[in-house]
Amino acid sequence: MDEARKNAIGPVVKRYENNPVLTKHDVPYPVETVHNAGIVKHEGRYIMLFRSHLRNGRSIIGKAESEDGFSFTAYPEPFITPATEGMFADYEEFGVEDLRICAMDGEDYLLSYSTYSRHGVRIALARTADFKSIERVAMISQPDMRNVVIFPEKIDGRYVRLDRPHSEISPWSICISYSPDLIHWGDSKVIMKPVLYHWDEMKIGPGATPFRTDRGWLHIYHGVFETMAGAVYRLGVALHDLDDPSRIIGVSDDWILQPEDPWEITGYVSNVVFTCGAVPEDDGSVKIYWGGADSVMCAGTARIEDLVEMCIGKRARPPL
Ligand code: BMA
Repeated sequence: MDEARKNAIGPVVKRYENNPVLTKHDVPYPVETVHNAGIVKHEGRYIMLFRSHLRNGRSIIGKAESEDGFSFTAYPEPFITPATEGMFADYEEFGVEDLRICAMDGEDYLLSYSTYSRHGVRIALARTADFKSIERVAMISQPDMRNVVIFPEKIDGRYVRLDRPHSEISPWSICISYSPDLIHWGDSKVIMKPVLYHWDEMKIGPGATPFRTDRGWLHIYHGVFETMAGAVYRLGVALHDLDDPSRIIGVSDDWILQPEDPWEITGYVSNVVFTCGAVPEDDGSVKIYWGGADSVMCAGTARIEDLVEMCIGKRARPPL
């Protein structure tokens, strides 16, 4: 996007004027936070699956619903609490976090979320047809892995996901993996890394479920910069090739959102905007949802074309 256009449109993500859209005070059971929600439009209504800290410091997932994507009502009971029996109980012992929803073409909704336990953090996959009940399918990563987003269409007959393993040598980079059956994942490769002395230099991770545009898959990710006052979490955008999403067409140099509102700057973890979901609309806009300071849920809108423009013609990430 050129400078003139950038100045003309102002902030690329316009915050909803009545943020935050959901707080702990809207939840009818005792929780300390409401944040990092996956979101999707189901039968014309927005379904939000949000994370909450309990007073023991562990997390569960709640459900809220909205007609317009901004006014949400939380359900009286939590939606996912740690499994109490079987293999999932072992891995969900310390809580469930940061769920993403994938509206898989022609199938159930897929829910990928982080599970914490004495074995580390892993990713569980569950499915639901109606957001009334879920069926846990499989643990789909080893430790240590957070932040898995699944593309909403199969590509060349395989499911595709972005994931985020961590290693000392290649800290917190984004990988792509494939699966024939949603259970066995592999053929993984690193496709995007943090950039030195850039707003996302410390770590990057998959954010919202990618969505299709004319020019490519748009992926809103998070990036972290370490300051003397602690880490700052911001959001950026990357555009992936439609036929081969391992090929990144471009990554915006600028972030699209940073902590600015008081409830993004101060909270359970200060200076955080963190997304797990966005809903593209038929009018060319996208509603973006983010947790503010790991405490509240916020919403904003952007024009999809503007986000795509920010990626086109931008530098490829440094050689892997
Ligand atoms: C990450 C995750 C997110 C959280 C962020 C900021 O490592 O734990 O759930 O929003 O840190 O605290």
